[in-house]
Amino acid sequence: MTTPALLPLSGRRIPTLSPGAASFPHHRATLRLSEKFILLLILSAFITLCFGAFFFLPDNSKHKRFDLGLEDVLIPHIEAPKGAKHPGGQVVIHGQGDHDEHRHSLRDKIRADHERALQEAKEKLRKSRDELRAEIQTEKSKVLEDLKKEGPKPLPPVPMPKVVGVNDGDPGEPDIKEKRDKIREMMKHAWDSYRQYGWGHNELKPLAKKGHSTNIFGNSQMGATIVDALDSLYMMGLHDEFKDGQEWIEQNLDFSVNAEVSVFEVNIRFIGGLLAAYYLSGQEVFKVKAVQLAEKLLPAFNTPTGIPWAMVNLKSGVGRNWGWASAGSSILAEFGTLHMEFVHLTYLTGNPVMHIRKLLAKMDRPNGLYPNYLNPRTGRWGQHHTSVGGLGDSFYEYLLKAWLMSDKTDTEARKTYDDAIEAIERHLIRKSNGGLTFIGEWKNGHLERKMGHLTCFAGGMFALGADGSPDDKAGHYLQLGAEIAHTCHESYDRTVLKLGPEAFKFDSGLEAVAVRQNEKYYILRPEVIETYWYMWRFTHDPKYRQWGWEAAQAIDKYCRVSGGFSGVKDVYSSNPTYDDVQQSFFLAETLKYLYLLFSSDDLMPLESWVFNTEAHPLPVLRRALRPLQSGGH
Ligand code: DMJ
Repeated sequence: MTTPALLPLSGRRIPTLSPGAASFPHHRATLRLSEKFILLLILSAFITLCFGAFFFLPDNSKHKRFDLGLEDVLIPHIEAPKGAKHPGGQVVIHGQGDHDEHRHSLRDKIRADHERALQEAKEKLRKSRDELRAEIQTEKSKVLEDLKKEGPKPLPPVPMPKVVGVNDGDPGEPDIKEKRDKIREMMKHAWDSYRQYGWGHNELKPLAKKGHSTNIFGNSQMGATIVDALDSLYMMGLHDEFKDGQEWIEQNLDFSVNAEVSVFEVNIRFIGGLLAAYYLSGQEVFKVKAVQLAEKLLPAFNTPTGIPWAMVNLKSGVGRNWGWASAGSSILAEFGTLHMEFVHLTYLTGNPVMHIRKLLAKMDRPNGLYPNYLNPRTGRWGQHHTSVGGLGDSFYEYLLKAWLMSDKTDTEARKTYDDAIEAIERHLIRKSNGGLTFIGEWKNGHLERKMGHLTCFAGGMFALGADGSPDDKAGHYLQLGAEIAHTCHESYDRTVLKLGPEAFKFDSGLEAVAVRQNEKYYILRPEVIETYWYMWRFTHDPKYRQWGWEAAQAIDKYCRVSGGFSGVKDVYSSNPTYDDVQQSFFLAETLKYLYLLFSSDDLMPLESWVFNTEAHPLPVLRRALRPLQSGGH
């Protein structure tokens, strides 16, 4: 036999076909049959090899886009070419010479990668399943060992911002404390269920009792729920659970995975979650992991404008946009929701990382509004659709919070926020016939009288931005926040389950109710409760605690199952079906805001902490801490 390499392919039957067996004197016919069998085996092995090799090839679908003339924006930002450093940071715009050079070296790299992959495939196919398994195990342990040996990359020593009010928050009154304990118990149920059935997966399927992952994290298993939940666990005093999560992160969280992830989601959940866990606990590992991950996201910024791609492959660094986005655009709420986390990364590492706001400031805006879509290649707006809900929301939120986080020194951010909100009030905010204030959506010159659950966060944002608003309009913005909170509460109160629908209308006699079946679901979202909490902090009106408690009870009654908490498909049905997903933001945001609502104000005081859009608290960077930085970022 000249094909020992193919032996494992035929598995356990092969030993009877050893060379010795083939030279047995008796039965020529049997021998011929064996020969035929061997030939057949070789042939089938060869076909399997080719077929297998095909799957081992690196995904070149994105690279093919070179042929469409988009090479300048598809070159992974692995190393910046000499002299091409963007004045504001690491975002690089290539010249034509650099394009060609990059194009050729990238092609060579792809070719070499393909050859290497083919070779690896061939070698892999020679091995038995057990051998492969053992090999994978050895490789895994080696990587871990190396990581341990290398130790974390040393980061420059920077003064730790003053961390205040991260524990306790005992509300004093026994009935409020009881409610807070109930929220803590719900957190424990959500965490324990994930721990038991979905550990290491991104999310949990609480009915199927197994792990769950969505396309925002590619096909990875990066433990999104663990990272997202850490700071909530810490604040709630669930320290054993926190330790458990920390241990998993230390041992398993690895970002060199071949997964195409959403830059926005990874930033707000992972980088935000890791940074918050670092500031709360002081454990270096979280800071190191946050910085490692940010490095993996940087290739997404390699576009002619510096506006990042929506998605990036963590391993190859190749980026692209969502197929559904208008004219190949990046999304306002996605590229506009990186600032807070990256300012902190800048602070911790000393490397400036991005400049997006500058580009936006130069652009014309229809009616002073920011459209949701912006093409990262041309720097032009896509479809003129403006929303304070999905696709736009956290862009506005981060302008305000950038100002707060900078100890109110980033006045450019504050001014941009004020101007944007003024335009939003003029064109998007209306009162319904029944007297409910709502925020509609602007689509090509027409106001759609529909508001999303996501938009409800704006009540809290208006209240948070009241102090410092121009022309002494603080009272006005606090009032606006209260009106939005009221409208969103109505959207809950007008359902059977007392849980809010995904979107609700103010049209043709409808007041804060969903019409279409695909707008009637509730997926454990936090925005309404988030607004209750901010309104509570600024007014101490007990109705906000009352409304928060109504929501908590409804969640416990209709979304709780033995394997965790699930979203429901129709909040107007007394017998709803489950969507079987326990979203990671349920632990990061919904339960955290509820817990804070029933805590005293000295837990996470808003003078010292700014919550990112996934409810991960980041400390205010006091002026005194930034001697080398001037004014805004
Ligand atoms: C969260 O991931 C964040 O709040 C984000 O800004 C928008 N939506 C979800 C929760 O609804």
